[in-house]
Amino acid sequence: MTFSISADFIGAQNRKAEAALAEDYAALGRQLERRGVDIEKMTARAMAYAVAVPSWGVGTGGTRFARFPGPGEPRNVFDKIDDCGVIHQLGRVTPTVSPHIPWDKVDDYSALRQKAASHDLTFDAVNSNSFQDAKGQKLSYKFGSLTHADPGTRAQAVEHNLECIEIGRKLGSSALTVWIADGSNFPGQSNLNAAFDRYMASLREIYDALPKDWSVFLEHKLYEPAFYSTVISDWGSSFMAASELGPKAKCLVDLGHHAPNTNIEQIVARLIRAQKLAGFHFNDSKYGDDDLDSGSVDPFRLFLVFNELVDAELRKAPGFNPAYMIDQSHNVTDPIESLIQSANEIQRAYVQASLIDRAVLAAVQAESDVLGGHLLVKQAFVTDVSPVLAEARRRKSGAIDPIATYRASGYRRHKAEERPDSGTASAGIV
Ligand code: LRH
Ligand code: MN
Ligand code: MN
Repeated sequence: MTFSISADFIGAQNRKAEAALAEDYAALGRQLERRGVDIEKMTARAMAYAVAVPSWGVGTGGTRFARFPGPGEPRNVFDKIDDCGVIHQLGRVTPTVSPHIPWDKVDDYSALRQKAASHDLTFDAVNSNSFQDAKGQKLSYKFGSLTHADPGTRAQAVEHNLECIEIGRKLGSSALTVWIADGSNFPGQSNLNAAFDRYMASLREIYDALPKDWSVFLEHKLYEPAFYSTVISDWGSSFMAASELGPKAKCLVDLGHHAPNTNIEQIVARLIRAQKLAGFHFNDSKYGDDDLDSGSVDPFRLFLVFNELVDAELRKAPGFNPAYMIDQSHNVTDPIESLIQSANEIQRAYVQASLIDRAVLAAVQAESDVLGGHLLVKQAFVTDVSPVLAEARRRKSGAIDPIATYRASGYRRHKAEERPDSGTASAGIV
């Protein structure tokens, strides 16, 4: 028997925090009522919101310099699912897991699906990986994958993506996320147009193999590991590719994949308008693709992205159905704590953006009341909706204070004993 956190334990922890939460919830409810906002509606929205955790996020990440694994790391994808189960059990906002192949390759996918179901989890978009050479792989991706100059290497990368679709079908997923590291490090290394043409030909084969109800999410990234050019560098290239491919292809926005100071919320608005917003890889960044915890550095930016998303949701923008996923690297924290906290911050941004009265905002914008519009948005951002998030968790049998409950449970200590060989295992990116 392996250790798990019991419902009774969560209940006992919650009892200690219930009275304070009731007080804070009532006080916030009165404040919101004065502003014409029904707190119950906000709590219902918080309860309905969900974001996927990345299977690779529960292992300690690292940089190209070093990786410092913590105790009780997941040794395989089954362990990873146990950790994802705890994140959802306490936080109640992450009912899905986004897998990465071949990191999560197993012999028996129905066993994996059952394991997930035992934690009330299902699978979100499957991520393919042609940015590393898999063990025993015939041809190397050193100089590219789906856009490699060699047709054999391209075919191998296409084949890998088809295999990911097959695995995804077995896991009950309905989307494939494709991010390629292809690009160049030197001017003159690659023909920029020919590389894009090769991308289109490879993607066409993948697109044509998609099951009827599937989508393919194209993920752009400005730089890294290619440092002069990347083939799908920005939302323009991604949008061009998705448009040419057809309605099943959409553009995935990883918040860390843009130049510093890029107005990401405006990109989101444009993709919504074009019905091409696939969804997100949420994270935060200071300098580049830092993969820091969502909302830890610039929560206002996250909020402004959700301002666009909630606007689209409430006006029922055609084709609007984004997949919300986290993509982070937890290098110096307990990954379970980071993911609980990050999902909470994402849900917070969603609720904060939901506070804005869209009709009032439209009216002040129509009057060119510049500061009036800004104050409405800012008022929502500075509202502390923590009691709403805690109450949403409590009502879904989660933990009022999920990180404190996790620490008190001793889960990590138990896993350190149960997974003695975990320090050496690679849990994804190293
Ligand atoms: C690339 C990326 C992409 C990968 C993940 C591990 O930087 O964001 O989504 O699949 O990291
Ligand atoms: Mn990503
Ligand atoms: Mn990234």
